[in-house]
Amino acid sequence: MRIKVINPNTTESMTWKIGEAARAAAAIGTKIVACNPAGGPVSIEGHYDEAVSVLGLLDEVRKGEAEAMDGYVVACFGDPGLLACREVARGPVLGIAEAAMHAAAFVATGFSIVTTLARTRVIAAELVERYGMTRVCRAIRTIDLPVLDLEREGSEARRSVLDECKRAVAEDGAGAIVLGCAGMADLTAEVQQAIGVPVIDGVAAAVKFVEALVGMGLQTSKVGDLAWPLPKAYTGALAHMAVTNPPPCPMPTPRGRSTPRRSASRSASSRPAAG
Ligand code: 5HY
Repeated sequence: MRIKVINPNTTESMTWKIGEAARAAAAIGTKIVACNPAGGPVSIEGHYDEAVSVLGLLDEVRKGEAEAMDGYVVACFGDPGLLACREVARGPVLGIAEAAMHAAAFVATGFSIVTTLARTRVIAAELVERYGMTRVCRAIRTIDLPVLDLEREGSEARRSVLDECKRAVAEDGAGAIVLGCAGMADLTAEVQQAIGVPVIDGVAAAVKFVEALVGMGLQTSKVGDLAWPLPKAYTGALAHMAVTNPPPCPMPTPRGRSTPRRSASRSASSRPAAG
């Protein structure tokens, strides 16, 4: 199985870190291709950064289709352009915020998010609502440091993340922590060790969920709003973004269900004898 993990910002040291976290989580036999677009913001810290980053992100997904990738991870906590990516992908596409929140909700009845700048809190709050997590998300906390401080040797960022996670457990009653930036992926084990509750890195969670979905033989639905974009011309510098001939996308047979279930007699024969 081949999973393309896309860092929508253009900071290669962060892409490398994201790739390492993805490979550490991936099952044997899963090949991780970590990349970032050639052009775009060096970090994503607001709506404008997100909007501009989506073009490069979509380009990487479309290249992934030509490279026959089985699935994708959008490795930015704002899950920028997630639905647009799903429109141009056959395989499953997961955002790290979506994946991390669902993983947290599987292991705790309440979690807190620790993210970077206060101005990105509203983006996380919208995702909490969109993913139906308002009842489970206890708080969205920020360390008020720029994203790229997580890349800078000697910066306060790592310490601030740890302290904020400790406060979240003490003050929010959070039973789990969601790390609110792909650039925090390498802090997961250290923070979990220090605070004693599950700490979820969305990169790892998204890789595992994509593996599970592909393993079940599931692909992105091509009926309705996630169907291929309608073929039309795009003009000017964006002419290359036009989706001209979407490939046919027959639904695969669900894995493990290739042969129609045999009659009850089989299940009767395989069911252990009562009493
Ligand atoms: C991220 N920005 O995961 C988000 C984090 C944030 O460049 N990678 C970024 O603060 O929104």
